[in-house]
Amino acid sequence: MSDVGRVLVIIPTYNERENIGAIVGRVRAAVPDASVLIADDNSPDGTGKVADELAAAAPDAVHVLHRPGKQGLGAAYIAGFRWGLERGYDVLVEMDADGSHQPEELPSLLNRLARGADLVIGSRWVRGGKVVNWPAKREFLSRGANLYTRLLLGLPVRDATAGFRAYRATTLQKIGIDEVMSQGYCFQIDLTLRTVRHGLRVREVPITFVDRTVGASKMSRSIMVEALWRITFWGLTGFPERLERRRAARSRR
Ligand SMILES: Nc1nc2c(ncn2[C@@H]2O[C@H](COP(=O)(O)OP(=O)(O)OP(=O)(O)O)[C@@H](O)[C@H]2O)c(=O)[nH]1
Ligand SMILES: [Mg+2]
Repeated sequence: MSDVGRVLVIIPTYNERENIGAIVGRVRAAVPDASVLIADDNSPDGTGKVADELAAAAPDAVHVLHRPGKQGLGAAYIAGFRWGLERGYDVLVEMDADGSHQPEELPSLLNRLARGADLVIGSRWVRGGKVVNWPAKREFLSRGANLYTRLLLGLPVRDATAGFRAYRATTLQKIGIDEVMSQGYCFQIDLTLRTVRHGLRVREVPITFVDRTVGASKMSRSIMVEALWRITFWGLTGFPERLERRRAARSRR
């Protein structure tokens, strides 16, 4: 595998007791040199305790960030990013705990980063990308959210809501994670938009996304409502800038 420096794989958890052990084992097998940080929001099912046991068994490789309560995916990732940046990691990876993102595909993301990118997204909606066992309703929602995002924000990305990603530390430092307000899944779009607006390179690699078999989804109406109003807001406030960019590009031709 190409060398990208020290890698931290951040796994946010809320009630993933039955998933966390297997996923951490698979990450360690797939990328033995990487460290893992489990960011748990005081899960009522005791995920935090299982995470502590995993960390005790591999203190150099597995770490746990205990947070006081459920504050959303975005907040968990921001805390995880800060933890990793403070400790000098070069690459910060986002990955779900439920097995939807396959750790065996991590080397593909890291290799793409090494070949020249500031953010690599594991994408369901580029050529070669797949979803397995996903209910039609979820696929419709994901494709719809991406279409709406592309229309309003003009992002050159097929899967802007994807949560399997590798960021260079320098990318997170440049885009300013302290100002991010997004709490739910629109956090992913928020950071993609910031990365693109900073002129940094976003690249997608195809992944096979597998629906969770164990545990419950945290997708909710409030997460969808937040995404809808934030995307609309970013689209409307960013519109003058997009027009200006297009005009500048036309006059260069
Ligand atoms: N720490 C923390 N983790 C969360 C929170 N919400 C979701 N997660 C985790 O984020 C990851 C993605 O959440 P999922 O429930 O799998 O969301 P999803 O993939 O859209 O839903 P499914 O397709 O049904 O699995 C999982 O590892 C969750 O445990 C939260 O508020 N705090
Ligand atoms: Mg999931």
